[in-house]
Formats: sequence, structure tokens, C-alpha cells
Amino acid sequence: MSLIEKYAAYLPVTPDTPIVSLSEGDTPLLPAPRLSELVGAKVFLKFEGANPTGSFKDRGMTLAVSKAVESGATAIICASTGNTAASAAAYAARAGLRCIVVLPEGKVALGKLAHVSHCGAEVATVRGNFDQALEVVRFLSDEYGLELVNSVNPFRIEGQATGAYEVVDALSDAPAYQAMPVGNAGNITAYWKGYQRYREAGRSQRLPVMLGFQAAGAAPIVAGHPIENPETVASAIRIGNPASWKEAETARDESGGLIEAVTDEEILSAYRLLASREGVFCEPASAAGVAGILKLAAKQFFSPEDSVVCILTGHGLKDPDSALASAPEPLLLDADGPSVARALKL
Ligand code: AN7
Repeated sequence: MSLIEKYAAYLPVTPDTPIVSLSEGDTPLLPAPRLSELVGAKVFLKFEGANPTGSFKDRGMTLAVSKAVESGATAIICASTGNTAASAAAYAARAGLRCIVVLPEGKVALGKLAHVSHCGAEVATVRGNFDQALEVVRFLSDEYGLELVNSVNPFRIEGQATGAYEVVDALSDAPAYQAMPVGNAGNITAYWKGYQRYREAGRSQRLPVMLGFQAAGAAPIVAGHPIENPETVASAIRIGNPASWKEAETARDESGGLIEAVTDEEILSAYRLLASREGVFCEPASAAGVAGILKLAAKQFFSPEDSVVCILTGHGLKDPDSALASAPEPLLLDADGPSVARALKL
């Protein structure tokens, strides 16, 4: 079933809304035993890499593209660090819409670039960063009537709120804490709205404390001012002036939570730990939330009974370069049993 059909009662759709779906959502919520031990709480991983284009963006894109078709649009446009573009390209292809994506030069992970082009989107790369690309698409959308599908589109946020519904449905209540990366800050906004709406509907007893993490070189909300030249290995969240800045602060403050920074080193360490100790391959940005809770755990932040849900926003295969950069070189050996056995010290 499509995500829109499943949660229609909580989404701005009518029976006449044409549904553009790739069977998104319904992603696994995995218990993480080793991470739980390290953190001193019950940690769960919401693996959003299991979505059809490999990231959480599909939750919002199914709704944004469905509503675009409903309104008679023929073309969509977005700026992106990669995942929004891949999702937009796929859903536009599905709907038969023209899709234009504007990307920051040289900073989009390989799997995302491949996905966008392969789905037939028109790609414009600009000499600038994501924030500048977003300015460009706002202009093009205003001037040329293209449907903007960045998370400034309210349907994106509404669709992404379904992530919160799924977490509550799986745990029979909201978790004590939810940890996640923060880039353009749409997702933390969406989850907080989702948790609130589900509680108002009587589907949960409590609200989670929201824990957001930005990369240290791209942490405008932590710094309290835009960052002109954001830098981080986690290219998905290399964003210096988030569109949903205020809403993210609202989520933080209303939930009694926090938004803090984690270094690239901490992100990469969590990224490797998730893969090598839990078998979960996410992209670097997705590991920022896990890096954050490991950092908080060092200060005895959690109690053993606390449930902590980490949103792993994108699949590891999105960014093969990052995975290979920290992997040892494979052995190259003669194709005979005894010499392979010797090399492997069997
Ligand atoms: C894997 O694709 O902004 O705080 O243009 O791809 O809602 O922006 C991606 C963001 C976290 C941050 N993890 O979410 C884009 C884009 C991954 C991401 C984020 C992104 P927001």
C-alpha cells in the first residue's frame, strides 16, 4: 500500500488526489543491541535507506508530487545536496513530469548523481553551495511557475511526518528520545509535527525529547548565525542557512531537547560502528544522530529504561566514496586455495 493511502487520515489528501507512489515508507525499526550497550539505553534504528530511492525524502516527495499533479503542474524543481534530487527525479519520472535539479558543484555523492541522471532529470550544477542553489530555485520557481519541491513546500513536511507515525505504531508510544541529523531542518520539523499530531489523535501517550545534530563545520543553529562556507564530510548536511531554522528551534524548545554539533571524526566513527557492529550501512550524514547520542552517553545523559530512536536518513550506497575512503585495501592474491589461506592466516 502507498504511504498516502496508509496515513490518508493524517495527510492533506482527498479521495480524488492522484497518488504517485513507489511504495515508500514502512521502513524497519531495528533494535541495536551493541549500540544500546554503549549508550546505556534501548536504542532503535529507523532505517530510512530502505525507501525506494534510498532516503527519507521519498515520504515527502510522494505527497509533494501527488499534489503537484493534482494541481495540474507539469514540471518540478529543487535544489539539493543529492537525496532530494534523487527522490524528485524518481517521482517525477513516475508521474511523467519534467524535473529540474540544481546542485552545488562537486559536493554531491556519487550514488545520488547517478540516480538523478539515470531517472532523466535535467541537472544544473552551480558554482556555489546548497544555500545558493536554493536561492536559485526559489527564483526559478517564482519567475517560471515551476513547482518547488524542497522542504519549503509544506506537503514535503506533511509527508515526512509519517516517519513519526510509523515509530509510534511500532513502539505503541513515542520513544523517550529521538535523535537525528539536521541539515535544512525540514525533517526535525516534520517529525515534531507528526509526534504532536499523533498524540492529539490519541495514538500516543507522550512526546519524545528531540535531539538534533549538525556537523561541526556546518552548524548554523548551534552557532546562532548562518555559516557562509559550510564544510563537512557528511555532504548531505553541508548546509549553512537552513530553510526551517525557526521550526527546528521550536521542535527543540517545545520538546525540551537540544541541537548540538558533532565533528566529522565523530560522524565517521559512528558511521563505521553502525556498519561493523550493527550491520547497518547508512550514509555519513545519517550517522550524525548516532554520533550525537554516543557523545551524550559519555556524560551519562540516558537511563537504561529510556528508548532512543535514531533516524538513519539515507542508505550507505549513496556515497560509496566515503565508505571506500575508510576501508582497508582488499588483498590481491593468486587464485589458489593454499595461498589465499596463508594470506588470511587460516
Ligand atoms: C541523508 O537532499 O537537504 O534537516 O537536498 O540527505 O531535513 O534537511 C538532504 C538532507 C539528513 C538533513 N540526512 O535533513 C537534500 C538535503 C540525509 C539527507 C538530511 C539530509 P533536513
